[in-house]
Amino acid sequence: MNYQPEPADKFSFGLWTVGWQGRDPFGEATRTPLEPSEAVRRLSGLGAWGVTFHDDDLIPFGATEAERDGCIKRFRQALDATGMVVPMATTNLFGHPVFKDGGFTSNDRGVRRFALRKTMRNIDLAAELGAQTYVAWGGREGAESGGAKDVRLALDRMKEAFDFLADHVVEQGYDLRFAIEPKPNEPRGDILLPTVGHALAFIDRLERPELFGVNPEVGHEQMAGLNFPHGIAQALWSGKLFHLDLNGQTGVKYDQDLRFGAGDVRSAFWLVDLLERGGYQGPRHFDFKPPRTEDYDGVWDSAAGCMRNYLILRERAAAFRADARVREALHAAGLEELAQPTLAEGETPAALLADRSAYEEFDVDRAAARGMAFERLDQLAMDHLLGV
Ligand code: 3MF
Ligand code: MG
Ligand code: MG
Repeated sequence: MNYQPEPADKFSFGLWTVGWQGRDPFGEATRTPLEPSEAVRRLSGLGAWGVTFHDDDLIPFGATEAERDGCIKRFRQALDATGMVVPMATTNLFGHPVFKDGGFTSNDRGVRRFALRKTMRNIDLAAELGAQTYVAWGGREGAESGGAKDVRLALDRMKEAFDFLADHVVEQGYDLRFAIEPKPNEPRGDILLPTVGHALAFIDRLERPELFGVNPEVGHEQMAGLNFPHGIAQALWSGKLFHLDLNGQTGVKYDQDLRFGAGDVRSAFWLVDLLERGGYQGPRHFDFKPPRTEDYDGVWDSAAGCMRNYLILRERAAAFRADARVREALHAAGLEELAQPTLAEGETPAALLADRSAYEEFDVDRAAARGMAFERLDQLAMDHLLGV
């Protein structure tokens, strides 16, 4: 296998990923700016299929109409020349100081109205460029202290914003759905909708829940110590995995945004296994930061590494599933039995109560003594993951 990405693999990258100049809370930029059209050309050359953007990645905040048109034109030319698509777009409601207390949930009503207008404007551009997913990451929606934010009111305002934006999309007839991206903290001390579970519960309270799903990010869930494939499985189970952000993270610490496959490689293996078997058809989108130690050669190596690691893991997961020993281990571990409903079809509470084998005669000691054989199964996965 040469692990050469193809457009059919649906690999996409945010402009802000390869375009990150390496500015962090402790140091200045280590790289020069990257023209969006150049990013499109280079990513296409590496075998990527799509590119995504925040409004401000493409059009600098405060640009004039003429400057804006020029930015969009250059971007379109690069898309046309390479055949790259724009599957997703999003709004930057976190960079400018005006959003220091949030966009949709700022205590300042004027800022909230400005945030809605900024988002509507970029939704229109996203639809024009053919995007089908509009991501919303509320990085500044949160607080550092308890009295600063009435969270219940802030959730009212968040709902108000999303209901309004969904109306806009429907009125305009756009073929666009929203994907909410959870994150527990950073840049705010605590961010609203911190995990996939919080976001899924929030979506149920919206007026048009069918237009909303989630955009989970590997590192964001892992920053909260959570199992990412479990979150993805629940999103798939709920029909809400509209998009996702792939990257790497090593445990509960600051948001590392390592290239995909770096960080928790076992979790990455199970994630790819799940995505490939679970019916997810959407983009394999990378939201990572090439470390600031790298020059542009390192940036492209890092981007290529994201795709290469995905393809390696895809191959390893497929080999795991195809292995006869694995099938036998899965059987021994009771996986087929989990697929079987606990109750017989139409079985009523009275019928279960009448089934003496379920309780009175159930051999508790035997069931308690049974080994689940998970270790053998997991070691087979390790062998495949490690290429043994
Ligand atoms: C921050 C993020 C964000 C979002 C982006 C897209 C800047 O940790 O992950 O990247 O992914 O805003 O919605
Ligand atoms: Mg992130
Ligand atoms: Mg992200």
